[in-house]
Amino acid sequence: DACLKGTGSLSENAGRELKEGEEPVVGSAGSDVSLKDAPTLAFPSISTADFQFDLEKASDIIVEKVAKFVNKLGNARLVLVDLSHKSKILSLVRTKASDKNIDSNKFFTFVGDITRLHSEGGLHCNVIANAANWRLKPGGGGVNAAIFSAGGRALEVATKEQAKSLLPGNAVVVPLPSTSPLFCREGVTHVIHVVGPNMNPQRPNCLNNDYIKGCKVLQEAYTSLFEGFSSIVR
Ligand code: AR6
Repeated sequence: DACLKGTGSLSENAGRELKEGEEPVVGSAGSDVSLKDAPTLAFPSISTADFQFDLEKASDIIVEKVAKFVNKLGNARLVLVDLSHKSKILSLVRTKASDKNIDSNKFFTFVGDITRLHSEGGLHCNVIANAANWRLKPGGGGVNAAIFSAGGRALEVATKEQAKSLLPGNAVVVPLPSTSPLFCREGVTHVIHVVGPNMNPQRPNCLNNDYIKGCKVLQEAYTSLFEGFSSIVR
């Protein structure tokens, strides 16, 4: 695709969060080509902003699910993304992932807008996940609004072809038409919508602080997400 040419010069490490003592890897011609071309899923922390899910519990679940899937995905990578270097969820997950000795080439955190990872962060992710609402509708704020806005009409249409709605704990894989700006500008070929558990009384299906149910639904959400990604990679 013409729109994807000429992108090789960006450093991959612009938004990457380094572990304490870790040195930044300077992009040099040839050395990191295989890593850069590895299938990569960028995902936001599901349910922890608008849906108000507890960050400690969510970070345990993210690390547990990443540990379970990361070695089943061949050379594919998983990247947890958030907007700010001050992100609490990124720092919790980094600490817990390093305690579990998860391979930092296969799983790392990254600071940036998930809709601009390649154009602004120099990180190529062929798949991005969305923290969606059950109606799979654009807007509403957060990462959902950003992804539907960046994906354009093409993403809306492609989403409707796959599903009309989604229950909490489920994910749906949406192949992105090449007419979508996310495809052309960022090299994203699939968006995976995920609906997580909701702890916010102002939003539908609130679990009223029931973290037994909530943790189960969040675990199911990440399982569906990573299984969806692995179905693309295979
Ligand atoms: N890039 C990367 N990360 C982001 C971005 C972005 N552009 N925007 C937000 N985040 P949230 P939820 C992070 O609220 O809690 C919507 O209205 C954010 O900092 O988007 O699952 C939907 O329609 C946080 O770490 O999702 C649903 O109704 C993470 O993404 C509801 O919100 C998730 O925050 C879903 O709420």
